[in-house]
Amino acid sequence: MAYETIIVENSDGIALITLNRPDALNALNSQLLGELADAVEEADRSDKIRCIVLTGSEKAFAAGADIKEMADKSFVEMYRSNFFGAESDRFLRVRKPIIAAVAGYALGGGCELAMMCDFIIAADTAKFGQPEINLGVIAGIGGTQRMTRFVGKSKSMDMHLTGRFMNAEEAESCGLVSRVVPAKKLRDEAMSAAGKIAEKSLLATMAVKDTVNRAYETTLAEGINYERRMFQSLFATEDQAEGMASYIDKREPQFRDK
Ligand code: CO8
Repeated sequence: MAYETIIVENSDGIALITLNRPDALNALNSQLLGELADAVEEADRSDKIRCIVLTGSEKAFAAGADIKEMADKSFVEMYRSNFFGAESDRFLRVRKPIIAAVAGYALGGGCELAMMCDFIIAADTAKFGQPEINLGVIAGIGGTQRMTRFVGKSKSMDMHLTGRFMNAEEAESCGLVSRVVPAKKLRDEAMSAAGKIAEKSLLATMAVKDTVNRAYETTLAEGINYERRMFQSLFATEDQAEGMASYIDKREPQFRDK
């Protein structure tokens, strides 16, 4: 499919999606979010893709929702179009793992998009923020909810109320990102992490995504019960037999996603 605001490169089981609106610091507009939803759904359907990496430029992962697109909209327009709502829901329905590789600004909707991925690898240049408060609005695609769950109420309130930016070191120390790497190595590190994931059984990586995400939707007891059932159900797969046999035989597993 031909896209204008993103670039999709498929290799070795990985779909690398690069946000590509350089003149607007990858600000998220309707076209970009629509194309992104199309691209991740295509990767999710593809038999060849086992992991997705989402990245931006050196200067910006994404500097927020496109303020110029939103500025003149009325409540009725926002409500009737469910602005960004449908595209976000489509992104969140993807069942394969998605890694966000963030360099530079991840602000507003850009920070929210990174948090919608399964984990974030940050360059040492990354800056996260929810500065919507400076525009007289608040986060609108999950920022108040996800950031609060990830970093706790106090820091989330601080970020949303003051609109300040958080650097990569702070983001790692509070659990917003999984690791920080030198900016020049960001893409390689993210692709290497994706490569490791792509080597596993897709059935198991999808089960991990599903089950970890359950932790944010249910009680601890229900979540543990869900995990137990998922664990048990993987014993219906050939990949479980292969994975355990390969350990005992001291060889690399050959997973077939069966
Ligand atoms: N929207 C539109 N254009 C943008 C955005 C944006 N969010 N961010 C940057 N740009 C544009 C600039 O307007 C500029 O374009 P031009 O040259 O035509 O004026 C170009 O990108 C380069 O930007 P700057 O010259 O400003 O670059 P600087 O390096 O000086 O500054 C900053 C970088 C600090 C990132 C600065 O651009 C900035 O503050 N951007 C806005 C950040 C922001 O407020 N983000 C939050 C937006 S609101 C939001 O995300 C709501 C999400 C929820 C939506 C939910 C819908 C349901």
